[in-house]
Amino acid sequence: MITMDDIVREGHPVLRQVAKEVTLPPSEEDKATLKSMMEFLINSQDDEIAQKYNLRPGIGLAAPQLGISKRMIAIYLLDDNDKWHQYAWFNPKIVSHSVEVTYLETGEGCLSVDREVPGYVPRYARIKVKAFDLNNKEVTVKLRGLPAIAVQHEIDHLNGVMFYDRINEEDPYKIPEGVVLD
Ligand code: SB7
Ligand code: NI
Repeated sequence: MITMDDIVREGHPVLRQVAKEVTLPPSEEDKATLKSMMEFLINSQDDEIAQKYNLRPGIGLAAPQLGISKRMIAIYLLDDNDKWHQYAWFNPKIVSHSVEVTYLETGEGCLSVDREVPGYVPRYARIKVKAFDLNNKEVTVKLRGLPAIAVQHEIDHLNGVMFYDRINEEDPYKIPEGVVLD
């Protein structure tokens, strides 16, 4: 199983690389990696397991965070409407997005960043994503709110971008241009 020891931290060059597309259909190895990423997220949100293995809770994970420079992400989170969003995706791509921008009032954190970085991270308020799932089926999903923010955070990892790159340097808590709070 994946633990915090497997997660690379800022400073590791893989976090700044543009990850490679996964060749489809995915190999058994790539599928196993993506499944173990999802298992990590589920474990990290289980109080007992998280305590036992010292896991920081996570709602998303990208393969580069394991030192694997391939376009794979996992998302596991409960939204404001108590709906679970569980996605294990190869080659995710934002095919369209809102003009409107949003941000988390609590800012963002990252399992690869062992410090708090204050400030608002501007994100598209709504996105439409295309990806391939574990069955090599193409899926198209429209998201808003936390799931949309989490997917953008993970796709950023595939492009070598860290959440703090998007924080306004002069004024971290300046409300970004184009914000609609919902
Ligand atoms: C806050 C946290 C995350 C996404 C968006 C807002 C995910 C944190 C875990 N990760 O480091 C995943 O890359
Ligand atoms: Ni992260």
